[in-house]
Amino acid sequence: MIISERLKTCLATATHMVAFTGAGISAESGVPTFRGADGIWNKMRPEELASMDGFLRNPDLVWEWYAHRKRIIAEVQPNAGHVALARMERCVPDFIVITQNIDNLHRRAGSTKVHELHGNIERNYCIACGRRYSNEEVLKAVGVPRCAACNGKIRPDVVWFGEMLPEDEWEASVRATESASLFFSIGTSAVVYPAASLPVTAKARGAYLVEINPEPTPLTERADEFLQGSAGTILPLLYDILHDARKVSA
Ligand code: BV8
Ligand code: ZN
Repeated sequence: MIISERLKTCLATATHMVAFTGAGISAESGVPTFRGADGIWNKMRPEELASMDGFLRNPDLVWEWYAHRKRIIAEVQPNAGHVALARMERCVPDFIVITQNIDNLHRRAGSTKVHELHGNIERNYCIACGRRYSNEEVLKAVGVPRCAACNGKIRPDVVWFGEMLPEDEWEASVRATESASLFFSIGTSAVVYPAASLPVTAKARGAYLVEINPEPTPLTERADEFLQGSAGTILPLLYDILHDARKVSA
């Protein structure tokens, strides 16, 4: 893997960094991606499963899909890619993770500055009264879990297609993106908006844009550097360069 001198310098000196991640960083943990070879969307249309219309039209099917994903995510562990990012946070003054993932693996790996743009599958709430529920409570139900207070349908606390992103998470992510001097786009097909606009904004504001992915994406031609390969292999390499360079100067 060739790492450019420019990237080595950024790793050694940048004070503001962002790691923008998608499903690909969790693939090596065993969480299926959406659009890859075994992607979820190959079998079902996203709008049917990840939208309020879909949920209201077929709540049992949508809930069964989320219960299935909840059970997978409850069994998986963060991988070397997540751990490398958590370690980078401890070496860099301002290191922010902005994730589209709902699997909570960045926090479980030790990252503390994490913005979840699309929610978190470990949280649920009643669509009628907003009361919150844990996975433990909702996974006991057969079919669509109902609210203990008002009997309303309970849904996962994730952002569905056509829904706004959580405002505070989005605002904080834009601020971090605008002040980043090094911006990584990791394991994302970069097709879901407004999240996919962040790497473009970073580059427009002068950040050095580095993409990490086994295959090219619509972002690749705009990136300053494309590191082709898996996050679990490349991120630990980048951490070693960053850590060694800063250990010397520290
Ligand atoms: C909104 C949560 C409007 C639920 C998700 C037409 C044009 C442009 C935009 C639109 C359009 N029509 C509609 C829109 C808007 C829409 C959108 O962008 N649609 C796209 C698909 C066309 N966006 C929305 O609806 C958003 N809301 O816009 O609101 C609005 C505006 C004003 C007022 C009110 C409303 C909401 C989007 C959020 C949807 N929720 N998920 C759930 O997860 O169940 S999206 C879903 O896709 C996931 O969150 C996922 O994170 C996201 C992006 O996917 P990726 O993470 O990139 O994953 P993917 O599988 O695609 O790619 C994986 C990559 O990893 C691949 O490149 C692969 O090569 C790579 N990889 C594989 N292995 C590895 C690896 N990389 C590294 N290492 C490895 N080992
Ligand atoms: Zn309720």
